[in-house]
Amino acid sequence: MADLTASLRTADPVVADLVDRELFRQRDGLELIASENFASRAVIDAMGTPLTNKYSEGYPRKRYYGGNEVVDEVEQLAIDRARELFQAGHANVQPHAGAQANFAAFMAVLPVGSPLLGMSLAHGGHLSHGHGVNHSGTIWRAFHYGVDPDSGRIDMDQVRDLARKERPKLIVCGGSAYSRIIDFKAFRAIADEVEATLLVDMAHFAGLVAGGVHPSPVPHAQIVTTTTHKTLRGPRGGLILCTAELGKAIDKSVFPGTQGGPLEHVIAAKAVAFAEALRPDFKVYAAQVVSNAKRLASALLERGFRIISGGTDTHVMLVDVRPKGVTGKQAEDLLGRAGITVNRNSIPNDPAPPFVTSGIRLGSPAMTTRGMKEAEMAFIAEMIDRVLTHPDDGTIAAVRSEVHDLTRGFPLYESAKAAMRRERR
Ligand code: DSN
Repeated sequence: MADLTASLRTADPVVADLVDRELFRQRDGLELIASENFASRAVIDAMGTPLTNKYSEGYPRKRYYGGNEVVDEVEQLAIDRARELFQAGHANVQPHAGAQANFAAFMAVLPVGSPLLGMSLAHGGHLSHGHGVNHSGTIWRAFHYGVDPDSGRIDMDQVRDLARKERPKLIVCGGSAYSRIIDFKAFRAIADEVEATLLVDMAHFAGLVAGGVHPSPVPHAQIVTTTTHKTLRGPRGGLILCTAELGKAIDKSVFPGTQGGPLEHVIAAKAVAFAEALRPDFKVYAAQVVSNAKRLASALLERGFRIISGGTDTHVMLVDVRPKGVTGKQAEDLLGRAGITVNRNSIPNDPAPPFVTSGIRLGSPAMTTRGMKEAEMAFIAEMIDRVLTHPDDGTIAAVRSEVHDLTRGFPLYESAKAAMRRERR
């Protein structure tokens, strides 16, 4: 970063150079990966602090090492802010990531070997919701629901039928490539009918909930898990919210159940991010994320792409690229050469294998953080269309140069003045 500590440059110029190159890559490209964002400088600063030096197994005022009086205050602050932000009965801020949050939460309420119902990864769910290659799919007996082939929306009849037949002890909703608002109330009614616990994984849309532009799952689910780095725009990490009654079981499951020493430097950064999300300007950001995603989706539809479910209610969309005669992998590679970063993604009932796929997943959180609005979204759709319709070297080079010009107008981790000075050099 502009003032990347002099000590790193002196002590390890190789790592310093790699950090510079990654910063340049982030600055000079269009980041459309729906699960990525740009944390504030304050969040990044909080992570690079001596809090990393401290062992603090346990919880505030109940630690297994001495010297935790300051760290206790850091972690309690993060807990209090998370609870305030999401109006939750209990918060555990220690999970290292979303998959760890899910695993600890499952272990807290789901006896080994018992049935679990989640959304199929192939229809937009998540690996950690009982997929066969994840331990969640071998420790528990997982069943999966998907989306209706016509509407592209979760098939609630299938959820209800599977729940009645398999009697899961835990029902999970939320995923990584589903663009519509989930009916949490309907999920809770099904969970209650079969005496299951409801867990909502809001990793993707947590920032939209925090910003008040998406319904909150907290009043409906006994447990809500999330990452803190996607739409929520904090440090890379996880968080579990739950009812006050489940708090003890969740805490025990995180530590000592599944994790060791918490990353208190990251927890400090989570506290910073929660405070940022509590500010009124975060509401403006969250609303713009959704408006931008809607504009990007409509501009792609106008250009002949197919969007699963016909659009988006959130920050993410799943785009079928077959109308342009390319696979998801080809689209990812071609767009990458033009400086547009996306990920290939299976679409529901995809005939192509997961490494190839027929789709790409796009999201608006990162570009919205850089200050882009609807007009830029329409331009991005046009550039995507040009690259995929005419995937020749000339078109890719022309779009690469347009991406460079566009990103220059939206400085990242530097002031507009500093960006101009850098450009002139
Ligand atoms: N890797 C995350 C995503 O991209 O959605 C989910 O784990």
